[in-house]
Amino acid sequence: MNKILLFNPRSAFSKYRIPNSIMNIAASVESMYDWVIVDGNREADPYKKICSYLATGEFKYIGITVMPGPQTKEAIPFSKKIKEEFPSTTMIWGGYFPTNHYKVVLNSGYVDFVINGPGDHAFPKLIDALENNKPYELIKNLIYKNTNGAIVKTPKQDLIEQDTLPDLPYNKLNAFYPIEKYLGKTYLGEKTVAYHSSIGCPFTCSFCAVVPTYEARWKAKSAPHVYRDIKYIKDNWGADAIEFHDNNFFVSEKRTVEFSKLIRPEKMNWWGMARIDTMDKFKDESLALIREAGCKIIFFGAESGNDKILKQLDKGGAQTGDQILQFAERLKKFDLIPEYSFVLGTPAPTPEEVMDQIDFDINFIRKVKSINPKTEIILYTYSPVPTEGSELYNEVLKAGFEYPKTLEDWINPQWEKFDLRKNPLTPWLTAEMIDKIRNFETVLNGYYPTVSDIRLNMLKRKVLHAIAGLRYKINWYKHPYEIKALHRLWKYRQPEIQGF
Ligand code: B12
Ligand code: SF4
Repeated sequence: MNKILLFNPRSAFSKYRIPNSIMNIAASVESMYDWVIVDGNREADPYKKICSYLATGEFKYIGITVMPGPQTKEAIPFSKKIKEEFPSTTMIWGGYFPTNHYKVVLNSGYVDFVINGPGDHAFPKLIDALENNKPYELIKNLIYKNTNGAIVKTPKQDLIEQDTLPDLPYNKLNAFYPIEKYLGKTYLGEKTVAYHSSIGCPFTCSFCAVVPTYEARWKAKSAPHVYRDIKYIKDNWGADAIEFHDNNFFVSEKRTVEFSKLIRPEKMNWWGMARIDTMDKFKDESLALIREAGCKIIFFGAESGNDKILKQLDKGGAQTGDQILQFAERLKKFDLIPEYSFVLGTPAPTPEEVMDQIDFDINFIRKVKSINPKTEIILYTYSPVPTEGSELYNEVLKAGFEYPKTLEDWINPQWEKFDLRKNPLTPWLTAEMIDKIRNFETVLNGYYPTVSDIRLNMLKRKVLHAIAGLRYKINWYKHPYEIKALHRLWKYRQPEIQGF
């Protein structure tokens, strides 16, 4: 029987997390096939490692997980080289990047299959079909080219009940790469574990890459299941804090409360992502319990204080600018820190309107900070995702925006930055607008340094606060070289790039 090589391309330069995406795929074939994992985050020369496995002739299937941005940097050239050097291998890509950009991926000629969304059933079924020369056309969640060269997308599978999935093979991962090294020191604890307790999201925000993949569906592991897994990692490898990587951990108040009661005695700090309008409906007792159970900071997609933009972004639900402000105030009494992310630079009919929108949100963020100064602010610049049919995406196409035409183009330096949401190649944003956003961000991060930067001591924080205060107080953001220099000197951490 042929073996499977699973590759997690490098996604970070420090604070490596357990590679949950590829671990789910490993779990899906665990009892059926022999597999190995190569984690680009943990290898000095991952390509050499991959070749050392492939040279044995035992491996036929290569599964690669690809999220946009840094992971494409290894995924693209490595896949190309593997196909040249080992042409009999079958290359299968999965994850957000190939799901959303399957055409350019399959047109590359070196990726044979894309898994469209969850691969927990599709991947083992595909391997089974290929191994046994059976048809694969009826397997759900597949995208491939047929013999005529036409791209075929098979139907989407309903989301799987998450409690029915096999456990992640932590012990086997530990044999390749010691798990302790995945449990990084963060502001939450000495050994922080990354855990993914639910997939998808029930909402349809038009700027969000989760929507085309999961189509407003969400399925979660039950609270006892999540607790059992975390306890296992705590007992075996000493985890003392948790980062929940779910797109939307707090969808269900009932599950959150149940989990909080279970985890409370473990005295672990934790963090997760949520929606303001969902959590604003939580009872006071639930919010108090969540804090008592160790939750310190919650990440919320605030996106904008402008109700017109919130509508354009199709935030769904009931979120408004007023609610964002009032909720920041509400969380103060529970000692829960809101981490609000904003998306600036969405399209508008005229350049003046785009600039006005940016100015509006800069002032709005100042308001949030004056209401609850502990609020952490994450600033993204809008980078379109192909949410076909959404009004926003139609607007984006009309404005002349185009994705790269070849897979290699995705790794040219401009596009590489695109999905970091820092320097989007969107035609309606002028250099002046981008500068304004980035300069405001620099001054804001100086005046209010993030709590998540554990290397920044009190003294450094005070110096930054004092220097940036000169600008922040008079609303003057241009050319903040002195703050940039200090950020560079002290290696200021940006959660939006380096991990939340
Ligand atoms: C953890 C994470 C990271 C980690 C990387 C972890 C690691 N591997 O070391 C860090 C923090 C470094 C990171 C960074 C970034 N991330 Co990130 N990240 C995530 C996050 C939160 C979890 C990924 C995960 O583990 N999912 C759990 C698994 C089970 O789900 P899954 O990946 O969907 O996998 C399933 C399927 O996709 C499929 N599948 C996936 N891979 C494969 C592979 C094969 C072979 C097969 C068959 C199937 C398959 O099957 C899986 C099981 O069903 C996701 C959001 C999310 N909740 O998924 C964002 C997410 C993937 N990240 C995203 C982005 C954009 C980034 C950044 C590039 C930019 C940014 N501003 O965040 C940065 C890059 C920073 C840098 N280093 O410069 C976006 C992608 C958006 C898009 N446009 O497609 C997401 C979706 C967040 C979001 N909602 O916007 N990220
Ligand atoms: S609520 Fe968050 S994860 Fe869900 S669709 Fe909107 S932005 Fe995406």
